[in-house]
Amino acid sequence: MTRRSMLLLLGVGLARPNRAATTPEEEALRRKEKLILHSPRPLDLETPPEMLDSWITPNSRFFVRSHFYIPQVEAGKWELSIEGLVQKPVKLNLEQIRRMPQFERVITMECAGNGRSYFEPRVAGIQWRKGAVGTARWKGVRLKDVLAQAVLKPEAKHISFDGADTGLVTAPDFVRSVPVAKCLHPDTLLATHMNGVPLPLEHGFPLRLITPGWEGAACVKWLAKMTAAPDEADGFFMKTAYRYPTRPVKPGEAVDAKDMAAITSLAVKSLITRASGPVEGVAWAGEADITRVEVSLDGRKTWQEAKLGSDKAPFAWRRFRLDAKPSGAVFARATDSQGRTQPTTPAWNPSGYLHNTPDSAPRPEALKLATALPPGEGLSIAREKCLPCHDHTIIVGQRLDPGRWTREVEKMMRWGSPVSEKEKDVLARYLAENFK
Ligand code: HEC
Ligand SMILES: Nc1nc2c(c(=O)[nH]1)N[C@H]1C(S)=C(S)[C@@H](COP(=O)(O)O)O[C@H]1N2
Ligand SMILES: [Mo]
Repeated sequence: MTRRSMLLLLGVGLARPNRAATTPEEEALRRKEKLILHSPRPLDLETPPEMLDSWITPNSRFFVRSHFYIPQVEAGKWELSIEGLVQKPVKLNLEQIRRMPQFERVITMECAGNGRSYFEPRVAGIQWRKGAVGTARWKGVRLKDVLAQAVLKPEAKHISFDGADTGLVTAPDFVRSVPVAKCLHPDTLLATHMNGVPLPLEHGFPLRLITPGWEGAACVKWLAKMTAAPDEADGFFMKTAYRYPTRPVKPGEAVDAKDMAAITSLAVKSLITRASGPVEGVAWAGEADITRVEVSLDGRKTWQEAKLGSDKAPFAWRRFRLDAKPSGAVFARATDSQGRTQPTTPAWNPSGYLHNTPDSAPRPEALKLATALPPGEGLSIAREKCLPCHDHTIIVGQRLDPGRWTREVEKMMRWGSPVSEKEKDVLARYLAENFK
């Protein structure tokens, strides 16, 4: 197994582009303004909240979340296939999709991991601050119109969506499923355009799923295959990742798989984008509507109602504003049409999803990213067995206790890092000493 991993890993190393070639990630970075870089490849970029100062987030500012490398899709050869529990399996090309009725919707998308870096104890994963969220004008076809061509069988209860990206070495493929009821919602789209232009490669060219109001992971990019099935999809990205406890959990507590369920709709949240006066921000609530945003200028003793912006759409955030000249900390909290309001303490959970609490400015200090792996006994192992798939950036952003570092190294071993048992201990100790 280790030998096989080593050979496969060598393959990844060789497939790495030489200096002359540009990767899709490098091209994507050129299209972006200066965002927070969590990882250059796989590409993970976050928008600093002060750049989220418009109702529509320009593509150059929109956050990027990718588990694996960006696949290069040739538009002319690309096909979407619809199979599984359907009466007529279909394949559609881009031209056929362009000829179908087109719809445009303004929809906010947020990564379930947004805010992860504020959880205590810290958990592994991209250490997002507050800006893994954005709002775009998505254009494309209704998913239900596409499904109507294939005719779902009555036993079909979930559709699984697979993009053209693949897991690296032995890492699992990114496949997500969505219940049929959500797939048939008239605002659930297969989008070809984002803010008036064809989807940029990093955002899923040529076609992506948009599940309005749901966490970003349900918006599968580079869509290539849909499979109708009786159950939720199997696989790491449905059965292990993106699950949330169904019962209250104490910070740091382990949670049984049977007490976890797939995340669907987003929570009610607010984000301050300007605190110097006037106070401005955005607030969203997944499938619900924002009804109120309040701002506190006295450390949450009293709250004043902010004015909501006139731009609105069913699954899009609302801007808010309070004409005031704050002299100290500013807080914002949102309430939605389901009567939900932001909780005062964030609900810790094992993978650090759906972080939520009234937003504050200035924010608690976010993690500083180290610039390199420091010297130490584990450095040569890390160089040889960790850096072929991604650089140090994704590693040095983590702050984990020794147990969590060991589990992280074990995860990477399952994903194809050929670390031996002895090296595992050395490496986990090295990482835990430097990144705690
Ligand atoms: C076979 C390729 C591969 C190797 C080798 C590898 N990683 Fe990773 N690692 C990945 C991928 C892909 C991701 C991004 C996963 C995601 O975004 O969900 C990742 C993510 C991470 C993260 C971010 C947290 C997480 O779990 O997503 C850390 C930390 C990490 N790797 C550490 C390491 C360490 C330490 C090693 C060496 C023991 C290593 N990796 C070796 C593929 C690899
Ligand atoms: N095929 C594929 N689709 C994907 C992902 C991915 O890694 N591969 N990441 C998901 C996650 S976790 C999020 S939050 C959104 C991010 O979309 P964006 O990069 O356009 O902002 O895409 C989702 N779709
Ligand atoms: Mo996400």
